[in-house]
Amino acid sequence: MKIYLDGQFLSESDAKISVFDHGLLYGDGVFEGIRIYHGRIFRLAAHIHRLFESARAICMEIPMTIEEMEQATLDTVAANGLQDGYIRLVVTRGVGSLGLNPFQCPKPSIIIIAGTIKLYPAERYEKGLHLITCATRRPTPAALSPQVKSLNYLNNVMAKIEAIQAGCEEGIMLNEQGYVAECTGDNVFVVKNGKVSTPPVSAGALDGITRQAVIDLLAQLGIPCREVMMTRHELYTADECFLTGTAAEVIAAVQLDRRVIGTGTPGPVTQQVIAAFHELVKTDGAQVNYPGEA
Ligand code: PXG
Repeated sequence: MKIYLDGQFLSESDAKISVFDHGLLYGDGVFEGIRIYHGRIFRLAAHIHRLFESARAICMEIPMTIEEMEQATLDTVAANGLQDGYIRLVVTRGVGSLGLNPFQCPKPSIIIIAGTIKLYPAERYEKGLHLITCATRRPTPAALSPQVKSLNYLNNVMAKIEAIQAGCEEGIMLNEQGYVAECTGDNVFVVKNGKVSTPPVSAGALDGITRQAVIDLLAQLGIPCREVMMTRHELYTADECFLTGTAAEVIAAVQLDRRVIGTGTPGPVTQQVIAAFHELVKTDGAQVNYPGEA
């Protein structure tokens, strides 16, 4: 594997960062997870845009333009000859002192890893996930905006631990008011009487790129979709429930807190969305130019 680190391609064992990097010391930095399908990087521009917005929000200037970042991402995928896979883009605050002050870190480090990811077992894509409601709440936006994809994912990790220890693969996270926000690394949708709904980003959800792709697909399919505040009641009484995320893609959820959602199997609308998503990723995405290709 060739890893991009600050303008160079390095082997896995050579790609290292300092123990004084504030990305490590404080979780001070931002990231993106992006998928490659059939030699195309899905929604590359949207991911890079979100990365730069996350950086802006934490007062970090990425030492590269948006165009250069897109090109470096395409080059990393090409250098690894990956037709299908997962890209992790990381920008750390960089090396500094042992104090919190980010302004004493002269230069952020840029890391691009092109590999693979498997979030849930294959069987779950056929049968659907079992969820719990996590006691760990999403932080209030007044503490940290959920739109910042920061290197500090401990809130999500704590919720993931709860889900796994309860024997589930994923968990629903509520906001401080008790409204459904999202899952630990996915957005959530419900289907009721042929209509789809999802919590607004103002409920504390990340403005997910897969979420937006699914909202657009639903519009094309003529299936109504609204963004509404919801509690667990809407999930317990839904006909169907599914999750979206770059790593997760689109996946049904068939139980919440050991209660069966709908029929307990992936429903027709969910299956339609999954099929439409798999079609979309075949053509939608920035084409990678692999070495040796014209
Ligand atoms: N919510 C949160 C909190 C996320 O971190 C999503 C929703 C889905 O957004 P996209 O834009 O990907 O559709 C994410 C993205 C993992 C993992 O291993 C998840 C993400 C990133 C990296 C790893 O579960 N999440």
